[in-house]
Amino acid sequence: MKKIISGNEAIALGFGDAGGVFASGYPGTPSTETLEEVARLGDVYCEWAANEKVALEAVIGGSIAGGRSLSTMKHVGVNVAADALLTLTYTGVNAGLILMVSDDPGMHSSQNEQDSRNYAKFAKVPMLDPANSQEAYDMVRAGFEISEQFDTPLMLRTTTRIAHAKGLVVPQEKVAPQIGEWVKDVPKYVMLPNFGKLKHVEVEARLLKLQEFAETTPLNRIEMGDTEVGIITSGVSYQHVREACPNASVLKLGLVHPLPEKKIREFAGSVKRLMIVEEMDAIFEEQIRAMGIEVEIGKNKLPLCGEINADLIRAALGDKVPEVAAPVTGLPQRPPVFCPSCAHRGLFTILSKLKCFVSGDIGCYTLGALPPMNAMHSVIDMGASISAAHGMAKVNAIAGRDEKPVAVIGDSTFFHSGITGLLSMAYNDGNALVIIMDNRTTGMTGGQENPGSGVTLQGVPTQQVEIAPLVKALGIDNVVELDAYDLKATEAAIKKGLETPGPYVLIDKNPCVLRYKVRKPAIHVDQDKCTGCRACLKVACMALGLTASGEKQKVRVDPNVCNGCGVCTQMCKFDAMHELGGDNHANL
Ligand SMILES: Cc1ncc(C[n+]2csc(CCOP(=O)(O)OP(=O)(O)O)c2C)c(N)n1
Repeated sequence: MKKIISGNEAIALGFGDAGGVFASGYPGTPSTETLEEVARLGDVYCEWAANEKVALEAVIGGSIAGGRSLSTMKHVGVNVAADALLTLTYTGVNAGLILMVSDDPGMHSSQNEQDSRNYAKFAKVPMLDPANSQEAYDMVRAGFEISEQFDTPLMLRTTTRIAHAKGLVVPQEKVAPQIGEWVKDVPKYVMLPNFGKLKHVEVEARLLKLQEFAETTPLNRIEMGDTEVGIITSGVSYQHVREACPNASVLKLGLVHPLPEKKIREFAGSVKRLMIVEEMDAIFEEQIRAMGIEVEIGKNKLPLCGEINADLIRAALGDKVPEVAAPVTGLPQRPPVFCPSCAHRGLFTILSKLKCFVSGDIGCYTLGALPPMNAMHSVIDMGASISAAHGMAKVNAIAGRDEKPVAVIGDSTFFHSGITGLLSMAYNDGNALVIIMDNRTTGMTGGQENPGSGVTLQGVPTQQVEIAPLVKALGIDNVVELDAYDLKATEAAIKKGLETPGPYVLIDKNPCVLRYKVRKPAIHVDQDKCTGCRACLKVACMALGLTASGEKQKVRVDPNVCNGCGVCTQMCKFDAMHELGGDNHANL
C-alpha cells in the first residue's frame, strides 16, 4: 500500500520490511523520529541507548549475533560513536549493519554544521544518500545487502529536508527477519594489533571492490538531457538541481562513497561544462578534481555553509534568479524562551542575579544563554559543561582567582556523557559547582525517555536511575537536592555550593512540565498593587506582558499561557502577584 511518509518514517519502515532485528540510537534532530517509528512498528526490537557510542556498540553486538541491525543518530552523534566506528570498519559485520546519520545543513537545530560524508571517507565505509522518502526506504534494504556482500558497516546519510519532508513510498515485499549464526571468530572480531594489521589490508581491498560496485550499481545513475551543462549531485541537492535545471544532464549519486571514477569521467566527457552541487563540504569536488577532471562550477560559486536551494544553483550558472518579495523588516524579535513554568527559569534567574560564570551544556537549559538571562558562558558539546568547568577551576586556581565556576547540565546529557566528567573531577580534586537539572526526560529533542525516566522507548516500566546516589558513588561528598521554583532557597543553595571548597553537586528534580503535562492555575496580577516596575519580567516568561499603553503600563498575565509556577510572584516586591486556585480563565 502506498504511503506518504517522511524520510525518517521511511527508514524505520524500510528497516522493518528488510528483516531488521535490532535498532539502537540516541535522540538528536533531525534523526529522532526514526527510532520512535521503529518502536511504533511493534514487531522489531529497538531501544534508546545512553549515548551514540553505546548505541553503535550495541548494534555491533546485534550484528555479530546474526541480526540485521540499525543505529540512528544525528551528525554530532557520530563524533561520540567514532571510536567504535573506526574499528568496526576493520572487523566488518556478520549480519548487515547500518549506521543512519542525519546531517543538519543550515543548523536548524544543532551546535555545528558537519558533513558526515567525511566520516564515510575517514572510516572507508560505503555511504548512501537518499533524495526522497522512497529512496530512503529502498536504501535500507540495499544498504543491508551491500553491508553483507562486502562485509562492511554502511552509513545511510540523510539531511534535515530528507529526514522531515514527506513523500510517496511504495513499500517492497516484507522480508522475514532471519537471524544468522553466532560464530566465534577471533581474528575477525578481536582487534589486537596483529589481527588489526591484516584487517587494514582487507579494508583497503574492500574499498577497491566497492569502487567497482559503484560503477555499475543503479544507485548511481546518469540522466542525460541538455549537454550544455552536466551536474553531479546527490541527496536533497538533486531535488534543488531538478527544480533549477529540469533539462540539464545529471549524474545522480546514491552511493556517495566510494565514487565511481569511470562513470564520472564518462559523464564529464559527455557534457560541455561540469558543475558539482553538494551541500556543505567539497567532498565530491575535491575527489573529482583529484581525478584530473575539470570542474567549472562548484564551491567557487556555491556556499560551503548552510543549505543550497534552486536560486543559488541558478545564480551559480549565471541564470536569471526569479524575483521574490523582500522580507518584511521591523518585526518584533521573538527569541526562544523557556516554556511557561519550566524549572530551568528559576535556576537561571538566580544564576543571572549572582553573575556566576556558567559552563553550559546542550539541552533546553541552553536558552539560559540568551537575554535577558545571559547566564551561560560556554556551550561546546554534550557533557562538556562539567569537564570544562573543571578545567576552568584548575586554571583559576593557578591564576590565583577564587571564582568557582558553575556547570549546568540536564539529566539526559548527564547520562550521555556527564558522568565521566564528574568522575574525573572527583578523581582530580576538582572545584566546581555542578547543577543537574533532572526533569526526567530528554526535553530538547521532544521528551524522549532516558535511564532516569523509568520507562523504555516502548513505554514499558524499567529501572529508574537516581542521580544522587550515582553522583555519590563517583566520589562526590556534597550532593544536595534543589527546588529551582523556590528562588530564595535556590540562591542560598548556590551560594553555599560556591562557598564550599571542592566539587559540589545540586540536583533539581522538578519534572518537565511539557512532557509530564503539569498544569496549574494562572497567576493573578492585582492591578491596584502593580507599580509597573517590571522586576517580574526578568524571568523572561511568555505569559507575562504589559497592559495597553496610554496609562502607566502595568504587568498582565496571559491566563492561557501561564502555568502558575509562581517564579514571577517571587520577583514582585509589591505583593501584586498571587497564585490563585480554580480555573485559569477565572483570573482574566
Ligand atoms: C552528541 C549529541 N547527541 C545528541 C544531541 C541532541 N540533543 C541536544 S540536547 C539533548 C538532550 C537534552 O536533554 P537533557 O540534557 O535532559 O536536557 P533538557 O532538554 O531536558 O532540559 C540532545 C539529545 C546533541 N546535541 N549532541
